[in-house]
Amino acid sequence: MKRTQLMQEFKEQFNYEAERVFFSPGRINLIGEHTDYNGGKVFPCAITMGTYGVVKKRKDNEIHAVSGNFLNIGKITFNMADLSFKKEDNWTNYLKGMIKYIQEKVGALPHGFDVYIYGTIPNGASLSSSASLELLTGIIVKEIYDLNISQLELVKLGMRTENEFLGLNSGILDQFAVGMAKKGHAMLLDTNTLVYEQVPVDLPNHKIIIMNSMTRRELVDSEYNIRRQQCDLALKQLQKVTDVKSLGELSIETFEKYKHIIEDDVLMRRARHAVYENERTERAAEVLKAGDLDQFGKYMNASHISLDEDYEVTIKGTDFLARTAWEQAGVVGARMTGGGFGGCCIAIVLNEEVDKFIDKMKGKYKDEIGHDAEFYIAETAKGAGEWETYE
Ligand code: GAF
Repeated sequence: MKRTQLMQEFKEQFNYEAERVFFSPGRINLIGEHTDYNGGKVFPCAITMGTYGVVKKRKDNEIHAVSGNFLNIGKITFNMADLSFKKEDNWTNYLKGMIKYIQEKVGALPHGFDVYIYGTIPNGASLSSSASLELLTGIIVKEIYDLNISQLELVKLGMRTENEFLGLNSGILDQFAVGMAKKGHAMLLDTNTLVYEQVPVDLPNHKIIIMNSMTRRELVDSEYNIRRQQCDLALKQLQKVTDVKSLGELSIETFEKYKHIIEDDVLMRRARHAVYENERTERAAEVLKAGDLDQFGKYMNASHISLDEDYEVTIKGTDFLARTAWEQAGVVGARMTGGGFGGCCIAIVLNEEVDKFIDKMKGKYKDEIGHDAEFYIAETAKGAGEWETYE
């Protein structure tokens, strides 16, 4: 995306020149799914698909926002004195939540702003378009008011927006990846302590392919919240015999010893996923650091199977994409990525096989599922910031 083009689009909407341009990436999670609200490890990287924000300060207390992706909705206006959730304010509720919580932290902001937003992350594709918009808002507000607030604080306020303002009880994975990423790296993050390590993902002979099932199940948020409750219930039962505070603290060995305590089979399987996925993520990061990509791929595949069979967050389309990818030449590993219930899978594919892989996968998916899937080559990005620092 060109800065000049974004500035022009702002001008068409507001009839004057913009002042600054910001960018916030999306993310893929290489492994470590549904572990973040269980105090476990995740291993995401930010990607160059993301959300742009073009901004000019206003003299009054209003925010005027237009999205290039929803031009049919038009300009949405609200006052910073009333930052309550309103359904009719649509996508700008993400802005409202962030601004509300930032104000709670630093005090009332002196004036509003005009903003033109444009996103390149497909909606509902489990590539964190929401966290991208939250962190974009955070970075805009921080920069234009010159606030003394750290990137990590913005990450936490992004998660708060998701949890308290929008009602999705998500963990910190998405906001952390979008806010703290380093180009060329994936982050091994301990969601319990927020200690993290940037691990280089130099894959000179391979590409990471994002495979979008172009399907999203209804009631995704409620299904997600149910998974979280199930993990909490399983944990409570395990706490009768262990003193762990989260499933992420349990080793596989301890879990296997005590899993019979969990009375309900569904709860046992949810907890089993969280415990095994956590260890798998740690091991996967280790083998990647050691250069053993084949073993990394095996962990990816095992992660997908666990998300399908124990956690039950795949759908026909994502399951088909991952399992069909495993059978193709040059594929190191493949799995669903993100919250699930539709959205995307990722596959690591040998450079020279990429074109053939995408061609074959497209045909097979259409034949089996009945509509097209989309494929993108992932490129890593750094966390949200002023656009100049990306060019
Ligand atoms: C969604 C959530 F927002 C994350 O916090 C995480 O739980 C993920 O699903 C599953 O790993 O993206």
